[in-house]
Amino acid sequence: MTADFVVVANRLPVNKQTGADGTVTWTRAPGGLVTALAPIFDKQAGRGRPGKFDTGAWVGWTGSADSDDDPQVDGIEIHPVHLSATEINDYYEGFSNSTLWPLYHDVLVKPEYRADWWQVYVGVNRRFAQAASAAANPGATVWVQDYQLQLVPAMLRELRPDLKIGFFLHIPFPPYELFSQLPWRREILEGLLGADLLGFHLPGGAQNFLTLARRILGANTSTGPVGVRADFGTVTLPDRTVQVGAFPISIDSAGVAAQASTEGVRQRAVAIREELGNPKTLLLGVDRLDYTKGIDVRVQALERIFADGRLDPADTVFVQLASPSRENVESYARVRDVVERTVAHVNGTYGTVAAPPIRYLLQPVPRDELLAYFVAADVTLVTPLRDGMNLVTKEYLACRPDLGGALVLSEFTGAAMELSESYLMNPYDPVSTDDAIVAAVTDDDAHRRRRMGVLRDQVMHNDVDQWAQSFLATLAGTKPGE
Ligand code: ADQ
Repeated sequence: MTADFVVVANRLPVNKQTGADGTVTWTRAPGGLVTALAPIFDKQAGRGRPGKFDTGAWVGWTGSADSDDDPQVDGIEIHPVHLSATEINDYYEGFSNSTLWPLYHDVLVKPEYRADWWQVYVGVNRRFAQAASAAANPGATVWVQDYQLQLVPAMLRELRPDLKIGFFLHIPFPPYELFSQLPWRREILEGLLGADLLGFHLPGGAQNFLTLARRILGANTSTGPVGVRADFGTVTLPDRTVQVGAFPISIDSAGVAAQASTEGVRQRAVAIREELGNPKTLLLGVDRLDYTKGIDVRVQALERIFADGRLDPADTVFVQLASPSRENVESYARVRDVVERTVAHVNGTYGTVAAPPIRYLLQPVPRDELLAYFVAADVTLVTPLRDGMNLVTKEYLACRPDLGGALVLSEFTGAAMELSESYLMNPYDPVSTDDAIVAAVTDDDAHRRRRMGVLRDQVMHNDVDQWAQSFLATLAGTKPGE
């Protein structure tokens, strides 16, 4: 089977469940990307919009090393790419998450540059490109996603010059001074330039790419002189142009708001506060346990705030919902250690046995439960040291039609650009961090509600469907062979 529209992403939008008797069933994973693209896969809903297609397929990895997995779910044609245990180690945990992830997140931990990982990254990207090529109808549109697959656009163009190829990066794109560390910087840039349209969350990421293309590829490429020109959102190659732009991602705002307003979720929100002893102030953090997310920053801030007597630990509860992530990567084990030691220290110092001020969960939380926490929280703390966008922020705002609550938001998230009415803070500055948290808790209600009103409008008026449609409309406007 082949399709008019093909998404290529590291992971397939499926979850595997193995029953007690060993039978395997697959369900559609409730992820942001699949929600965003669902209307495009759904022929009826997609009809009449820019970027409408008759058939859709998804190319990706199943998430395990089992090579006989053959996932099937309703509504999406699935093309699995199988990875061996070595490939998972070298391509995924290695080059993607121990080289590119830290390099693109301001070198918060030292990236490891290993030629053996790079070779496997190249090989796996080639297999994704081959799978995409096999899945695509003549003249199809292929949308490649994220840092794990940056070589796919050029590899795919070589196999299938008839395709229209888009690429979107979900994490920050670093400036020249950082990106240039990468021994394979030229290859990555050339890989990306196989696309017709390159999308970043923010104009700054797009600008960084244009600067890099000019400075690193301006003179020539590994295949010979090309005279790359890069300005005004376009890279001009000898035979065609590549558009480069900012497309800030969002969430299914109306869907999240509707789910959060159901009776079950609202009642659960009340019950959560009761279970926590009806504290005067309920603070919330929701993240993958990742060193970029600044979970340590907020826990350390609370420790200072309690020590300084600015908030009372007897009537404040902070709930941190963390989901385990990339547990085989050493830097993740390190940040987990720091967070867990600080949580224990704060609870040991400022709590009672019956009422510790910090409640910490290291488990993914079901969706309804997560939204109930958003409904219950007085303040949500989003304090990353670096984050491409941060969807937790937008989910929280969508859950609060009551305009209750307040948002503390790091300036180093993509979301900060659109959400400047939040309590912005610099996670590298303890004074700024503590002040933002205390102000978000203690400001008067009218002030907090006014700010929440502006923030929530932003999210409700800019949803993920618009994100996908604007990317695909821009891609459709790029002329083939231009
Ligand atoms: P992530 O780094 O994964 O995404 P984010 O955008 O915040 O970060 O999305 C996380 C998602 O996981 C949210 O939908 C959130 O609700 C959910 N989640 C987090 N912790 C959870 C828990 N404990 N239980 C259940 N669910 C939990 C990357 C980039 C981001 C960018 C997105 C989309 O790093 O910057 O916003 O892609 O482009």
